[in-house]
Amino acid sequence: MDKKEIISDFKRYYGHRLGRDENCRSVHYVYEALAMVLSDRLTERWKATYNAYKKQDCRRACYLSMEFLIGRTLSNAILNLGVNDPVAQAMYELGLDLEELIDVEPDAGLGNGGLGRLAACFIDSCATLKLPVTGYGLRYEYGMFSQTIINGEQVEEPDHWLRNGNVWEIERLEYTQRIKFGGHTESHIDENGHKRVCWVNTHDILAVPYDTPIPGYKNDTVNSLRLWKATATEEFDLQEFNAGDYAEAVAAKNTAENITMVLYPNDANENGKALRLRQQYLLASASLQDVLELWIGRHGKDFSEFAAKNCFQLNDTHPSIAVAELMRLLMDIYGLSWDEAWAITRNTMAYTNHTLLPEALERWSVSLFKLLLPRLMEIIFEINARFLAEVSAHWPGDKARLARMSLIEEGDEQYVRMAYLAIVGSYSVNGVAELHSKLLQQGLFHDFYELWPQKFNNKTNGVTPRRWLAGCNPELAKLITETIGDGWLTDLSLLKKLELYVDDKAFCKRWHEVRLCAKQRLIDFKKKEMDVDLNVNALFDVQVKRIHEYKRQLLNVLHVIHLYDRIKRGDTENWTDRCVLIGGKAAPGYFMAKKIIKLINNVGNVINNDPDVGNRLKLIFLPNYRVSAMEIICPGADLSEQISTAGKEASGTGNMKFMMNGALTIGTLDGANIEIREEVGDDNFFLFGLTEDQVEKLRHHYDPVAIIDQDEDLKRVMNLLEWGHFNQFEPDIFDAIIGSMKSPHDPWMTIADFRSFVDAQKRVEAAYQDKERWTKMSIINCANSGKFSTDRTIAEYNNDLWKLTPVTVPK
Ligand code: KVW
Repeated sequence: MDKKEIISDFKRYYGHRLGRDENCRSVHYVYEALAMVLSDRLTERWKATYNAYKKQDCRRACYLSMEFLIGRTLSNAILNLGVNDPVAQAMYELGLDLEELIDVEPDAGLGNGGLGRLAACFIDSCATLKLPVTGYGLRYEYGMFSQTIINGEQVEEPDHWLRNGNVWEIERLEYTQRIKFGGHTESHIDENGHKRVCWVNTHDILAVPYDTPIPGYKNDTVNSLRLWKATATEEFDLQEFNAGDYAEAVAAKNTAENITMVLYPNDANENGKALRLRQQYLLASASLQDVLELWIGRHGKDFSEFAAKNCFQLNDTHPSIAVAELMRLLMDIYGLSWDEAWAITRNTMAYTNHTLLPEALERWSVSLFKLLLPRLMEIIFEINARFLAEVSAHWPGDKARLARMSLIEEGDEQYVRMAYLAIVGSYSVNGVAELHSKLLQQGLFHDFYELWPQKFNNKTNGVTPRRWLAGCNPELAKLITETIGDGWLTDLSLLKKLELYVDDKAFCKRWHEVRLCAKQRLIDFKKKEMDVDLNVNALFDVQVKRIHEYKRQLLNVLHVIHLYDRIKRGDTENWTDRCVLIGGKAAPGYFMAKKIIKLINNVGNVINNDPDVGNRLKLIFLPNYRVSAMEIICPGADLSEQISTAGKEASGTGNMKFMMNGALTIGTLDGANIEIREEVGDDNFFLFGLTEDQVEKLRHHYDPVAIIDQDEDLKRVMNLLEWGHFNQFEPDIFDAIIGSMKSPHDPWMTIADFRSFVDAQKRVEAAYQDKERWTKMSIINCANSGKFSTDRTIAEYNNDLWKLTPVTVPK
């Protein structure tokens, strides 16, 4: 694929396919034409990959996820196809600005945060490792809402990301699946004397797949991401139409298409809406039917080898209804017995848990379940009955344990516990960082761990170094490659070699310059977007992630107010200029999270406009945090804030992106922070705060008011807040926030960690003032980030759970 070919293809697409010429003012079509050029290259390899898998009839894995937070595709396609130079030259020759084209692509924001982005990083690594893995998800018409800030408050706008079409996907009507909802079940005895169940009188909808190519890094493998869109069945329209109800028919079409209309914007918060259950079932049913259809095309109705050739990784409990759906399909459609179907299910499903927070654990009301999915409810009851018999046999007479472990939570209303369904129906249960997996075994899932210890394991998260280092930080990538070669792109542990250069003056100087240049890019981005000017020499202190009380953006704000208070009282000897950047979206229904955004903006307003403060301190809220914003933010950060209450952040993945780009971390002993610190060493990590068990012990006698009383600095900070210094004309708006921090029942214990956090921030300042030391620490952080590549994570999933053989795609 050389420059000449790119230019001629580009011209053909732009002029003929898109019918544009030099009179067209919209850069969008230029982007589209270039995207088509790359898409062609992907398609060739895509077919070759498919054929290679088919020929080998290899074992495959499916990654089932309600979210794939892909972000942009063009720059990633250029990188993974290894065609950056010819594409850049071609665009140069045509007088086009490649950066500008890359920038017009909207993010595919089909996820909330870490969990969705993890799925996107995983499929990148699967393709790079040449593993036959298909991603299955939903093609939401509207992705994660876009956030604007008006008068300091979050305003949500719908994200119609498909408005201008999507060049990367292809519609596959031929693989459409039918999905049932509602109706009831009937049973009869078949000719062989077996009980058979029919699910009848259902309201069906269709699931149409849209496939997106997922290229590996320079290896000719292109895997598939298959996303389902809901549409109405034709005969359903017709029935209504014949009944003379034309309007009803059109309305019914809407009900069907609504299912994949919008991504639920709740990160780690369960909501119980019927539409969400419909989405989950659509994903599970369409994906399983798709896999079974492929199987039957090859093997007929002989399922004896099915479990040897297939497995399904469930991304949290969201797709866990797949356990019951696979049972239904195998028994009701293909006539297997319960035991045969159960053996297959239990040998193919694997479940990843992402959180311990009780408010995030999915439960569906039994009455809703019965109404929407009556056959699945029956199957779940049967799974539960058989499971509880097993528990009884293991612990005879232990009634309390039966109640604890039942898939059905009893009470005024009954609920299905989806996590338990996932555990019982699968061969593996994993957490996403060492601490998290340990807490699952000792706490949340302890009963299950006692019953089946061998099912439990850990798979520490990662991020793909292609997007999160090579793609987003090309200058740093270039310096690294010039120093240690380019092997790191597919073996990130090689970054360790950078440690040999920490005393090399010339190298350190270049490292520092490259980092300054990335900071400048972040400054330019902010200037364009928000018209604020930041000082490149200030310490860039960054916290970007969903807004949640457990992530403790409030602790960050308390520290900023403390710094402001020090400036105001003249305590500025040896000052380190600091620019605090906070960004993230609040779930639209999460009252406290929205208040936190307002507080950050109000405090920023006071500080940024106070002439006494000047350049010493800035607090900026970064609006509309998303994947493409992180690609500019993480290379430009000096300090990465990972300050959740210990035990609450299952892993975190932003922490890894920052580290990989040479930022230092200030953090608690939580999630993957613990492993980051192990890798970089205590001296290269700013640790603070209570440990997980200290948090749990303190709960019984936590007294934040007493802590405030004994800490002069904290008392002054709280006084500023309580006296309305940041809400002079908006009385009382922060009362709920202040009240929550001062409550002895505050689950997040923000006040408890204040002093330790302030002390750690002082150590940060001392380190930052010594430029050489800071640069050294920055290099060491990057050099030790090898563990946090999803290539390592996926290799572990594969070696321990999936057991797939890599397939090399012939040229
Ligand atoms: C519902 C989540 C979307 C909808 C989690 S835990 C639960 C959810 C629930 C998302 N997301 C996050 O998963 C990340 C990937 O494993 C972790 O890094 C992060 O700690 C966790 O909060």
